[in-house]
Amino acid sequence: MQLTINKSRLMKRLSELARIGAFSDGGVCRLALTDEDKAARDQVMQWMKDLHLQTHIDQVGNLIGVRPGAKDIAPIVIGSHIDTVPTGGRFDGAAGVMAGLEAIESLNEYKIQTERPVAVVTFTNEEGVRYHNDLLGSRAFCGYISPEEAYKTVGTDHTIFGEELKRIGFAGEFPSGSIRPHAFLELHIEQGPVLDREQVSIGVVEAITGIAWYEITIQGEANHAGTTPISMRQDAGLTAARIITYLREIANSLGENQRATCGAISFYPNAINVIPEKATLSIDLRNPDKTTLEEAEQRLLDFLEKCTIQDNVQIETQRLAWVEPRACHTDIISTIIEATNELGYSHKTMVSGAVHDALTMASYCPTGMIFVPSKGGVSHNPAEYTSADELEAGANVLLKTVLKLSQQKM
Ligand code: HGY
Ligand code: MN
Ligand code: MN
Repeated sequence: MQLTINKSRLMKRLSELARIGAFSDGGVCRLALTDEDKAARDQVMQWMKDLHLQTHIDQVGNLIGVRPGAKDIAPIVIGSHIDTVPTGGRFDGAAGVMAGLEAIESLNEYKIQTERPVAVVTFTNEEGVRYHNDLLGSRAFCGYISPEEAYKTVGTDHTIFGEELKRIGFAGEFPSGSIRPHAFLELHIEQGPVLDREQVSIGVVEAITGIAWYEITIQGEANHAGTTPISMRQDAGLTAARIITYLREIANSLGENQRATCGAISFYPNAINVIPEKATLSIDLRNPDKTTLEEAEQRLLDFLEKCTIQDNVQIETQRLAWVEPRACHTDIISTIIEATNELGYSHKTMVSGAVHDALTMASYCPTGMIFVPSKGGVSHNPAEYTSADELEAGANVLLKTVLKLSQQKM
């Protein structure tokens, strides 16, 4: 008998979660540790309890639900996130957590006793939008960042991570870093166009991009927009524009896997007739190859130095995040492919251009990722869409992979 998940149950949970922090156009805003995130966490905790899982909230607010195995040995952990970007869709992150809950409900329904425990985890602050310490939950889960260090993180809205975590009631006591999984699995929407374009059901991730985030502050001089001769200006806005243009040059010159984005910018005083005194911009560089990513960073830093001379401004650079690219584990990749073939779905191996909690987990324990198609490759956008059938296929592969891995002897 082929064990399969229940599609309508999966979709029901996904739509219920999508109501929390919903906009009228179908999108979702659930920034980490806001009231919307709290409401979504309460809902996920309730579902974990309904499934009779042993629940824990760890010190950074990761939600952990464990289904015991026949033996008390290292668990198979399924995880993703439920925080979103400000104008997010309903699938990024949520699909992975809901598929994890559905896989567990299927195990319950079929009364399957796995050898290993199977756990589902919702990681805190994956997106890193409100707290630029992105992948914070998974990094604490692996013991790469201490809870004390995490608590000090200051948000873009000047809130303090530790205070907000307490305020929403999710500063738990379960020690972060105390679970080392036998294997980690994350189902996620592809967030790119490949599977949809090629009409392939399952993406089996071989490697996940590395990421470097910067905040650049350019200090010029405010002056009159009409009377200040061009040659006398210290125009922070002009330098910001040059940097943004240069990012595209970096991307174009370092091969098709190089990404370079300025996603946020602000001017001070931000007035129509004042030359900007200050410009602050964010930079997101990504590459699945570590050396090329480092090359991109070096080119950026060299360019900034050139700008300070050319534009007579000062530039301060802060590296907000750096995560090395990682390969997924070959045994887990083969197990996912085996499960996909047994279920009769088409698959393709691919590299992930988005970062995921699986990127952190890949340096901690054997890790694999299952991608499902994103319509038109659209993500971080309310229009994000994956059909129920596509999600069902992904969740079936997840369930089968969990079954294979959880029956493994030590
Ligand atoms: O930014 C990312 O790649 C992810 O969606 N957090
Ligand atoms: Mn995202
Ligand atoms: Mn995500």
